[in-house]
Amino acid sequence: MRVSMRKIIHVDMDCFYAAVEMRDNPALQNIPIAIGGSSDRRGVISTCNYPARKFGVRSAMATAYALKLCPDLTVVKGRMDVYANESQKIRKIFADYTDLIEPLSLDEAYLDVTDSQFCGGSATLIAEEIRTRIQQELGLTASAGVAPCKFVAKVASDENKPDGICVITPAELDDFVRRMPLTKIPGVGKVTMQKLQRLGLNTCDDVRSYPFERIQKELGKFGSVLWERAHGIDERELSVSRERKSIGVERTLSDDIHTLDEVKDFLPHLLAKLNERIDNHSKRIGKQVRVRTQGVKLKFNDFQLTTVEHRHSKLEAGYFETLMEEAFERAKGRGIRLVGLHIGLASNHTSLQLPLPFEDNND
Ligand code: TTP
Ligand code: MG
Repeated sequence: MRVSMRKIIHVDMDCFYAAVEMRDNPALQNIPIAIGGSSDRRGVISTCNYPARKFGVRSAMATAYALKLCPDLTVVKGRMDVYANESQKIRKIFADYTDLIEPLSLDEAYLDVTDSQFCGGSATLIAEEIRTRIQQELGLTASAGVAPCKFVAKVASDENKPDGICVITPAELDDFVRRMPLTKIPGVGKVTMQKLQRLGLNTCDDVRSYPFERIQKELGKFGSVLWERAHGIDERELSVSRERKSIGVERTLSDDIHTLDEVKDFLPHLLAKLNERIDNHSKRIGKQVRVRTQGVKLKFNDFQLTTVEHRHSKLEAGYFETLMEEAFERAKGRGIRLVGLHIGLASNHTSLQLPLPFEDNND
């Protein structure tokens, strides 16, 4: 039961390398382009933009062939260092929402936001906020899938590409999976699909009504996996490096506030919540956390976000107030719609201070 209650987001950038090139060179924006090696050196296409896809150009295609399909195709040499750098920035945005991140490649990652309290705990709102921030901060678009398990989130992120989101709630899961073509299931490649088609199997629904033993006999171990997926089951946890880097809490306000005093009024409550989360984390890792930085966050009513974070290893309520004063100066008359506190964690094993003043546990 716990497993089906998970909230997984899969984020996948749209035509990633090509999007970076179009952003950095407006002359490439409305013409078909591909990233790849040149045709005279038997190069292949890494990816291409959506105008090029209309001509049938695809990843892993020989550049020479792509040019036959689309003679006007502009082939751009890739800049891996730039893509890797953008990827880092994207992961930093993810890390503002959860520590449970499993990157699959430079442009793709799973996020487990089951226990995230951002955006009121709504995975859909978190996914939308991440997409908005990627667009605003990096000038790139991403698509997202939200679902109770990994493979459905991954399939969903492809549903409304580019620049789209698809949410599959637990109630919608069964129906979505039932109609899913088997080609969409990660792990089902060309050869497996041919085999499945020979057995008359095209959709998850077909697999459901096929004898389990026969699927297993035909496909071996993958047969069991396919059987589970066809029933909407995917219990894989995210594969993440477990070390947590920060702990944060925030509160979205129902009405904008406008004064520093009003902002400060939220601190005791937020701090109590932060303490609670720190305690929980300490229990989970079996030792007290060590604080490296203290930080605050404000979101203004034009959705601009500001953070102030300084190295400060003694966790103090008064220090959050000082940081808040610094952040508040940037409001410049704008209303405030979100207030947050966070700490950065040191990555060693000694224990430290806590608890704090401002005890208030009536959350
Ligand atoms: P993808 O996410 O598969 O493709 P994409 O982001 O270009 O397009 P989409 O909008 O469909 O998600 O891969 C991400 C990046 O990985 C892509 O920009 C280039 C690189 N890549 C290769 O170098 N070779 C390949 O065969 C594929 C599939 C991707
Ligand atoms: Mg992509």
